[in-house]
Amino acid sequence: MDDLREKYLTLISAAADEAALEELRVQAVGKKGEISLHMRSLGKMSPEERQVAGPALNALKDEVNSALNARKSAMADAALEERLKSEWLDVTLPGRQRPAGTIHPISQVWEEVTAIFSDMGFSVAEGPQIETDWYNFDALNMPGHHPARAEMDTFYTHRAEGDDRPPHVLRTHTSPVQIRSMEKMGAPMRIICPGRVYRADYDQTHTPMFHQVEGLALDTGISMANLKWCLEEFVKAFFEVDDVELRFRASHFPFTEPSAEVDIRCSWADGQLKVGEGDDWLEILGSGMVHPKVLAAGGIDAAKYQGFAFGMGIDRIAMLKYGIPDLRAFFDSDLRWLRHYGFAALDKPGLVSGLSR
Ligand code: 2NL
Repeated sequence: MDDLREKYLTLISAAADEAALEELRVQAVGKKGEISLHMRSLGKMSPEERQVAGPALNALKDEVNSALNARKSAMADAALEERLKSEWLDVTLPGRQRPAGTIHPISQVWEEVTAIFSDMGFSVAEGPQIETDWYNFDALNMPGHHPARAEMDTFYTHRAEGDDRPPHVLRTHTSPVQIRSMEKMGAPMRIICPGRVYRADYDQTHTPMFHQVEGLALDTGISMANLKWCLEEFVKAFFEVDDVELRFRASHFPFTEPSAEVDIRCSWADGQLKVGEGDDWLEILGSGMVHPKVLAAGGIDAAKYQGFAFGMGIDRIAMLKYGIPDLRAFFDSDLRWLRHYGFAALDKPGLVSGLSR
């Protein structure tokens, strides 16, 4: 009996895995196992022999069973230990760097607007942000005494003492680019001028630097009808709607005659703008037929050519399209803010080369 005990305890402690343990269990205490066979032979013993062998065999069976169980749970512990070791996580390692840069909503809208007008045959013109007062004002039918000139909150540069020439200005609109383009390209032409403009104003709906896109189409026989079609196509494409109603309200700009402000039909439900439906009107831009004096200032023969022009705030239409409530957020914002409005991180590694990897 001691031999049997010695044999199985040794085999159990040497078993390599659970399968080997199971084999040993069958071999020792299974129905036809060695210990079970011994137990069956108890019946053939004398009562005296049985009284000694019976309890001894039972004790042996119990001992083998508990050795099997102990070995089994030791194996499970070891396996768990092994797994914990292999799945160990070093929480002190630096995080994996992911691209943090995003396309700014204003840049995105700038590109969207450019793409839409490109499809209609407009090319893009750019020009200086520091302008002469001629290009920014006089050429646009805003002579020195013009009230609109005073209302523009213009930033002026300083001249040296004794230099009496008029100071340069930070352009208050992108219109000077259009005057420069008329001089350079002449008619016919179709351009849009997106760019930064500057006015000394700061509140929830004004920042001292903002973005404007103006458009200009010059040709023989251009009319307000061409303007209307063009703007309708733009609004449908930009706000991604199949149809939209435009409302032209008579207005006044020094550089256009007649002039019209353009509203689009919309609804505001729960602060959510829907374009093309509802009973509200939303002002999105100013427009008109180019004033003959402005054509002349750009060197265009006003007797032969007409043109329409329009101007709108990129920041403003970005706020409308993406539901951004405060203009100042554009210039005082972080990545969480950008992500909140759905501007995803760039996936082009080349564009984030400024970040450490
Ligand atoms: C507005 C209104 C407008 C223009 C801009 C323009 C430029 C030239 C000649 C004639 Cl060179 N017009 N630009 C015309 C009408 C309106 O902007 O509310 N902008 C945010």
